[in-house]
Amino acid sequence: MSHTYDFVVAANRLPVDRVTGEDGNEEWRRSPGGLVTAMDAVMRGRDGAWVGWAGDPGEAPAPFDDAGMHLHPVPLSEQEIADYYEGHSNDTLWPVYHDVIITPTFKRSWRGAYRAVNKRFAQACADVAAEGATVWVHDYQLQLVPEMLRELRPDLRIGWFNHIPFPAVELFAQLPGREEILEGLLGADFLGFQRTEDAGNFLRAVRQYLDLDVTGDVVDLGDRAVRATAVPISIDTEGLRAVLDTDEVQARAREIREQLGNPDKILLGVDRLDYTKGIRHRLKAFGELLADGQLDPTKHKLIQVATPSRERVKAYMDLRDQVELTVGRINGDFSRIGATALTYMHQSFDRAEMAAMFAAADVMLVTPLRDGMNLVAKEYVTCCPADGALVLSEFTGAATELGEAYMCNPHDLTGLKQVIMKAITAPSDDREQRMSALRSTVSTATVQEWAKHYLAALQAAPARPEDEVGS
Ligand code: ADQ
Repeated sequence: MSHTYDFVVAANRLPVDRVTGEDGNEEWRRSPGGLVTAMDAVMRGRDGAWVGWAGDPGEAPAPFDDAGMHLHPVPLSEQEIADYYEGHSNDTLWPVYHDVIITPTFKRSWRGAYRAVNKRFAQACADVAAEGATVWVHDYQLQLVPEMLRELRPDLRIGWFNHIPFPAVELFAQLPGREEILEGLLGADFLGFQRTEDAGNFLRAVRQYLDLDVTGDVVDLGDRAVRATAVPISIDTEGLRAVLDTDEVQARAREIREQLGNPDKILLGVDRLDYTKGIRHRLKAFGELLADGQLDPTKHKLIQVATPSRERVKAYMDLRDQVELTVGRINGDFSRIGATALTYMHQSFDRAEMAAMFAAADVMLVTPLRDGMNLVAKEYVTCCPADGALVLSEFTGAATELGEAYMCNPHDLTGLKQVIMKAITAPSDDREQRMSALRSTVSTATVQEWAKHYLAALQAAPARPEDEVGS
């Protein structure tokens, strides 16, 4: 029998990308995300495996060891990428879970593919997990895995974490197959959410559609119980600070200011190009502030980084067109030769360049219409000047913890403009006081603490009756 593992992570993607090295050979490079860093801390000293898609269609590469863990690729065909990933995950579940900002697409064939891929993930977890192992399943792409896995392997301790919001029952109600999703999740022992409100929405849906008893945050299934509660994710504060504190990044931050002509204020937006992030609302507010004369294009510069994302999904293509049209209009109206009002970049950057941008920015604009957490807000707090100002949407998970930010409702354009002006014009001691409070929150609640806290809650989740009898 092949080797099995005591700790297994299952996520849509493996934590590595296949790249072509300088010598022309293909190699695996660790992806930079926070989840990978968090798992580093928990994988250390454990016998750990990661189950996920390797990123290319067709046959999966053979399992291999890399980045200090066993990597177990799950194959996805071209059709499954279209139906399970781009379709059901990103064009049905994503909009429903983000307040139906755009109209979700419901397709029966997508649901079939979602079920089939979830089954494959469950089987892969069952194959690599040792007797009594802990399996941590991630996110909305894999909501059926907990139940499917429990059926295959009742001996496992199973957790699931939702990186995105869980919608209000009135919106969740629209989802064809809503009972199947709830039952899928209840296969876990413990369910983690970004906010107490998200866990509450899930528990209300369980009560309403499965007619189960819920006491506090525990669902009673008769033969066992499932706990659903908030465990807010964070960032690798220390790792990011180490990048920030290099001479190169400090020099680069100064260079960015110079390249923009040493303006009075640099405003910054950093998001995946996603309709949930409120990029259009933010640009409209900036454009109006320039038109009103409240901002001066020679003194106030906006950098907007929009990371390419889900480029084969129609809603994302449309958003890109709208954003780029607005950027063009603003620059057409307000730029001068050698002085662009708005610098727009549809590109990915390494962590050093991101840290330098955060360090150069006086005001960070985080204005999503809905966001599970928003790590960019926490990254800015970690890297910004001592009197940096964070404008933060109430509709982010981060708003729960980062109450000292300049809070905004991005749907209220007049209000959003006022909050941006408040952040720009506030006395420096007001900005410093707020930022120092924000920093102390972000420096203690790190992604490593999040993972530890999650796993402790998973182990402590209500035991199965036979465990109690046996012990
Ligand atoms: P995302 O929607 O991707 O994550 P976010 O939390 O902001 O949103 O994380 C994005 C990450 O990508 C940040 O670490 C950011 O620095 C990085 N990034 C963004 N643009 C980049 C660029 N151009 N180049 C390089 N890096 C870039 C989902 C949920 C969130 C939740 C996270 C974690 O939607 O709500 O906070 O998962 O749970």
